[in-house]
Amino acid sequence: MGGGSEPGPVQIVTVSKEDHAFSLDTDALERVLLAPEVRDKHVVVLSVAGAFRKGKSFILDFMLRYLYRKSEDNWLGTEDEPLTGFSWRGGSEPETTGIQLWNEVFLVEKPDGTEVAVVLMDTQGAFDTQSTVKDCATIFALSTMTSSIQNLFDKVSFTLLSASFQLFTEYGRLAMDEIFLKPFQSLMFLIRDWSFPYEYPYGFKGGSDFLDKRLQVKEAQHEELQSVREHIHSCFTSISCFLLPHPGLKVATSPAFRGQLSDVAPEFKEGLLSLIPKLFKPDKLAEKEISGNKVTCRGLLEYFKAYIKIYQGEDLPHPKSMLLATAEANNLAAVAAAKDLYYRNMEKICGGDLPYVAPDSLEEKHHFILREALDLFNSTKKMGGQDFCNRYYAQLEAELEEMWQSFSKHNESKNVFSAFRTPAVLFVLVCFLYVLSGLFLFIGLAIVSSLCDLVLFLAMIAMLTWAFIRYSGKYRGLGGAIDQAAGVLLEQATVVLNKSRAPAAINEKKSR
Ligand SMILES: Nc1nc2c(ncn2[C@@H]2O[C@H](COP(=O)(O)OP(=O)(O)OP(=O)(O)O)[C@@H](O)[C@H]2O)c(=O)[nH]1
Ligand SMILES: [Mg+2]
Repeated sequence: MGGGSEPGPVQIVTVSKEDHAFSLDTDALERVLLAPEVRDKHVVVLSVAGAFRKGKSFILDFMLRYLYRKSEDNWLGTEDEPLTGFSWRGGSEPETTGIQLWNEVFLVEKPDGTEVAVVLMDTQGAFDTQSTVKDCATIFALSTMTSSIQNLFDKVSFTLLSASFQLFTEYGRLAMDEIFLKPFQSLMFLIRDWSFPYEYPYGFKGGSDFLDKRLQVKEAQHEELQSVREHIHSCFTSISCFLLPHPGLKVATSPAFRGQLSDVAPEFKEGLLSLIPKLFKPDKLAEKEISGNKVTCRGLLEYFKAYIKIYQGEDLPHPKSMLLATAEANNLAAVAAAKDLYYRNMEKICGGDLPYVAPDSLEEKHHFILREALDLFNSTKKMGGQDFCNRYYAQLEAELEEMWQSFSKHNESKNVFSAFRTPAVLFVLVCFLYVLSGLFLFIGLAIVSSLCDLVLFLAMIAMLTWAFIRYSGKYRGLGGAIDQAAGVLLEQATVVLNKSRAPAAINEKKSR
């Protein structure tokens, strides 16, 4: 499990009361999704959406209980335990605003042994008095586009959601031109306070019969209703329905109710015991897929960023802009994954405290890992066509080059010799000048000798200054200049030395 320090809900999308603008808290989202143990895992996002004041946060808190205590027999809790988690309460005023995530991501092992990351999402209730239709549609669309299991907690109010579904289908149709898949995974209608168990019994079976009946397209229906029903089928890979009994009058009406099970109707508890474990059955957990790719937590971050952008405008977005945002996000996700692969592998070779690596060998490894990272990008399925992807390929190349430069510089700085190059050069210079000055004095050239002394004095000052700068970390520009001067001096000296040695070597060869 990852995420922040204290388990709790985090607000990731906020809706401003004044201008109804949406904003994403990227930092908060990163803290949840980029936690090291989850960021590369495929993600399952379970969201609950629907009308306000219906008990969405309430049921999510039972789901949380299950995820925390599923190994215990009595995961539903004790009789007098208050229900905590996402904030819920009675009353007629809306409680949840925008979109919230639970900051702990749950790792669940699938039957094939892979671990998936389960994220829970709570959303603002629709149709309250303060929100506009656009607010509701946006929250619904954002949660549907970023989740893999969307729970609609409501009576089946198809008509009200028709605008969103129409948008989704159009988007789905455009996306399907590129990839033949339905755009979203699982949609579940959670029907609360079901009062006709004698017609359709509680649970999934009754729910599925009821849904079949409701989703039937009949001749006599209004055209719009017909098309919504068809849309739902073309958008989601799986559609199911659960009929939940009434939780009892204390739950529905008592202001003193804190979630204690003693006040919850037994049928409702049975309903929860049958619903929740099935919802989280490892083989049933639908991982989030976009354009045929399973999305990781890291990828999901990119999708959030892209999707919030298209919902910041005045109107509901156009299907084309949704498609473009998706294409952009899946390219960015591929870039992020490739960069991470490069960074992690290079870090293993020359990162942090690891010792200095010979530059040649480091460069060889860099080329190998670079190839791997670029291949990863190329092999990821992406939308938007080749030209579009090429742009991101170029961006990736540039960013990897930058990372390489910084790795290589960091490696260089670990070389003990390069760290002491400047004082060594200055020290040799001082010794050389000292001998030279003595020599000149000896042969009577006192002026040249004093000149040598002067330069010697300057070199010593430079050495002391350098040491002070290194120690204090101040005046780093001056330190850089001294380093540079020493570098030039060393270079010149090497050139001169090489030149004087080269003729000797040639002479040697000739004499053989
Ligand atoms: N009738 C009925 N009431 C419920 C049910 N589940 C929870 N409640 C009650 O509904 C009230 C609202 O619960 P919340 O979980 O805050 O509802 P919500 O849908 O999250 O509300 P918003 O966040 O405002 O959209 C609480 O008093 C719960 O006790 C249910 O299945 N049926
Ligand atoms: Mg709520």
